[in-house]
Parts: sequence; C-alpha cells; structure tokens
Amino acid sequence: MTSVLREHFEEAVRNFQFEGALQNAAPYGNGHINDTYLLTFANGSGSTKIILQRMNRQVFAKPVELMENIMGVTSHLRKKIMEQGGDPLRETLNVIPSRGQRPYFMDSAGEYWRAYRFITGAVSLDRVERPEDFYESALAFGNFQRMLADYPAGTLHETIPGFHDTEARFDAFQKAVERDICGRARYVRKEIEFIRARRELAGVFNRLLEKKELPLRVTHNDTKLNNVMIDSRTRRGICVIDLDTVMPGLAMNDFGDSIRFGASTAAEDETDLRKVSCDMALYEQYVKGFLKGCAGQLTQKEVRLLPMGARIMTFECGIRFLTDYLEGDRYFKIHRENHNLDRCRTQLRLVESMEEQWDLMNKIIEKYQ
Ligand code: ADP
Ligand code: GN1
Ligand code: MG
Repeated sequence: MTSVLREHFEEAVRNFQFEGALQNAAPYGNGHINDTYLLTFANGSGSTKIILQRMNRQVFAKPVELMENIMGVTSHLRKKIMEQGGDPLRETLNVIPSRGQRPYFMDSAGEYWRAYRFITGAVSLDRVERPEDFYESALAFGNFQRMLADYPAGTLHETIPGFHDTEARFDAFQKAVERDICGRARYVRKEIEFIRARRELAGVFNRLLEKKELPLRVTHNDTKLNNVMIDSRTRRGICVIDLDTVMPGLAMNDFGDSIRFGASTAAEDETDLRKVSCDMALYEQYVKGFLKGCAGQLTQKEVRLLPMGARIMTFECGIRFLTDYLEGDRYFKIHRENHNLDRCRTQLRLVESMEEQWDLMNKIIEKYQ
C-alpha cells in the first residue's frame, strides 16, 4: 500500500461503525474491479471479520446510486430469506453503515468506501473444485434471480450504462483498434480478425429485444463463480455477492457469464490454450442447477437461448479484455504484462470450443426443458 492510500485506508477504517480494536488488515480476494480488504477486529474474547472495499471510481461513476441499489436489493432479499426461515446474516450481504449513518464513506480524496460483514464458514472459488460446487452456484444464481423477480426494476439505477450491450462493446473495440493508442494492434491481428468475423453474434440479443421477444429481468450481470459464497461444511451455495451490477438485464447473460468462467477447463488467464475448452459435464451441471433455481420463471425462448447466452457472454468478455489491452489496461486490474491479452485469448478459445460443441450444448438444454 502506498503511504497516501494507507492514510485514506485508515481514514476509512475510523469512519465506519466497527467495534473493537483493529488486529489485522490485508488485501483480499481476486476481484478485477474493486480494492478489497479483509479486516479483523478483536472484541471481548473473540474477533470479528469485515470486508472493506474501496469502490472503483473509474468503473462506477455514481457510487452513491450504486449503494442505493445494494441497500434496496439486500433489504428485499433479507425479507425473503427470513420468510423462508434462512439466515439473513449469511445469505445476503450486510452493509455496515458509516459513522455518518450512510452505507458508504467518502474519504478526503473523494474516494468511496463501503463495508460488509464477512460471511464466515464459506469459500469463494476461483476454479470449480467439484462439479457439485458448480451446480450449487447455479442454484444460487437461479434463486437470486427468482427472489428478485418482484423487485421494482424501475427503481434500480443503471450503474454501468450498456454493461452487456455486446454491440456497443463491439463498436468500442473497433474504435480501440482504429485509435491504437498504445501501438499494440499489430500484435493481435489474429484476435482482431476472430472478433470481426463474428460481428453478427454481437447483435443477436439486441435484435430480439427490439422485436420485444425477450423480457428484461432484474439480473446480477456478473455471475462469476467467485461471486457466490459456498458453505465450507454443507457445500451449499449460500450467498450471491458482488452486487454492483444488479440491473435490469437478460437471464441468458447471467447463465452465460457463469459458463464462460466456471465451465472452462482452465483459468481465465491460462496461457497454454491447449488446456482451454468448455467442459460439457460442467455445463450440464449448471443448466440443471440454474433451471431449478429459476423455478419455471424463464420463457421457453429464454431457455432455448441459454447456450447463445454462454457464447455471447464469452465473446463479449473476450472483446472487453482485448479492448482494455489495446487501450493500455485501464479497466481490469492486471498482475503481469499482457494479462488482458492472455485473458482475451482464453475467452476466444472458449467461444471456438462452444462452436465446436454447439449441437451438444443445445441438446443438453432440450433434455432439461
Ligand atoms: P470485485 O468487484 O472486485 O470482484 P467483490 O465484491 O467480488 O469485488 O469482492 C472480491 C472478493 O472478496 C470476492 O470474490 C470474495 O472472495 C470476497 N468477498 C467479498 N465480499 C465478501 C463477504 N461479504 N464475505 C466474504 N467474502 C467476501
Ligand atoms: C469483472 O468484478 P469481477 O472480478 O467479479 C467484471 C465482469 C467480467 C469479469 C471478468 C463490473 O468481474 O464484467 O466478466 O471481471 N466486472 C465489472 O473476469 O466490469
Ligand atoms: Mg467479484
């Protein structure tokens, strides 16, 4: 931590309603967007863990609106969880207010911080360890969507406009290639061609939306496996986290984003592309869990389009990583040179793998429809 960041970090710690003496603080997790810290406070004979996050201001221009979304959504979920006899302290995020009674704290540099109770006795996985874990994550994301089906969608702020507008992502990519501000386009001709050859894929959902053939639902929009907490003892998917992008969206995209990350045979940043493919057994687990979690709410058309969601979300993510590489790595956190390029390559390889297995992906859906 730089000394300036430390100063603001300490300012933030002082300004939330935490109890006890700070024992330990360390960066935490593998998110690509926010700065996340795990804090441990000693109180009485025990200790309390807290997640403190500095929200990414480059990505989220309106953190106050964002926290308004999170307060609304978590209150709604809390009510449902209690009605079902669940544990609201473990099954949804719990925001800890600032000393000024707000769900965030703005430090003297104008950066926004927020704090959550740490969900104990649970893990967030960066890779599927057992197929059942992936099934559980699918159930959790499906349930999440179902529990928010009656949420007043019109009250949600759009925290990132056009977040999954794949066509707009495609256009931004084309611009980035044209401008080529870092002179990197010459290294990625093959990837550029791969994306350009699939231009039509980017517009598939927009065409259907224009024809009013798809419903907008309250969706999570960032359904990576590490955005769901799995109970360490029961191995149940207990809590969906990372609610920054909860907005009206498409069910297929929530399904698809999970597949691109969790059904891959390799890590998102694997450099040996021979190791990367879309695992059909994992895909099937997810189909099963997600449909069960959504409990019959999806239309036939949506169910039929789930494989398309996987292909499009993977394609879009590849486009986003390559765009960021071309623009000088300004959006996603990187930990090594060419990190975004490596990530882009796995996504494009996965798109290819899905294309190779396209019939099977659709057959599996038919089996559960
Ligand atoms: P990002 O937007 O950067 O991905 P997340 O909100 O997903 O940030 O947080 C990063 C990681 O921190 C998560 O993947 C998870 O491992 C952990 N985490 C976040 N919130 C909690 C929580 N309330 N309890 C336990 N772990 C959490
Ligand atoms: C980001 O925040 P995180 O790491 O859960 C990104 C997703 C991408 C993902 C790729 C707000 O997710 O859209 O699919 O990285 N989140 C945002 O790993 O852009
Ligand atoms: Mg996350």
